Amino acid sequence: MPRAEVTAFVALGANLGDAAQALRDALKALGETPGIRLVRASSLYRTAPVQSTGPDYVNAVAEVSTTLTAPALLDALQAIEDGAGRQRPYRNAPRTLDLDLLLYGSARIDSPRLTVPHPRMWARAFVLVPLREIAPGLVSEAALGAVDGQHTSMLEPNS
Ligand code: A4P
Ligand code: MG
Repeated sequence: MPRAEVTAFVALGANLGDAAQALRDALKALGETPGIRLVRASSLYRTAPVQSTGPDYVNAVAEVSTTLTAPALLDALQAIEDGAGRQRPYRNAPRTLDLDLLLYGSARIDSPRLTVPHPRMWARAFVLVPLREIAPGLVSEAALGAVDGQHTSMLEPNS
């Protein structure tokens, strides 16, 4: 029997090289991955680094529908990161592409390689602003208010 589809949300971020193009390419790669259907993508946002250094980031959030398990979805996200030349010199280092799994259905996962919901998502405007754009029911006005001071501006509207 085929596995049921699960709705998941993926955060995309980059701040090295042509970050906007890296995100466009990653969205395309997501939609072309077997077992993943791209449902919608937010606009691209320019955001100031949070607990990180280097140039401004470009961030976005995508809703996908997937038949993959959560660990298999993480494998797919990491394969797309690797394909974009991602290196991991140290935690929160500037990066060509970062794909984080924010939500996987209503699952709560706490394994050594995967924590879902993403433990830092509610502290980050660069996640909450694009997430609210595509899933307004998930992010309240109060949640947005809590990350008010973090600079986030629209770079390229979703077409
Ligand atoms: N991992 C555990 N849970 C998850 C999950 N839900 N999604 C593990 C993805 N990965 C998860 O990730 C390290 C390990 O986390 C993975 O091997 C996986 O097994 P990583 O991507 O290699 O390293 P990282 O990106 O340095 O760590 P992490 O935890 O993704 O960093 P953060 O906390 O997400 O912060 N500022 C702006 N403006 N925009 C940004 O996008 N990003 C960061 C990264 C900091 N500041 C930023 C931005
Ligand atoms: Mg990451």
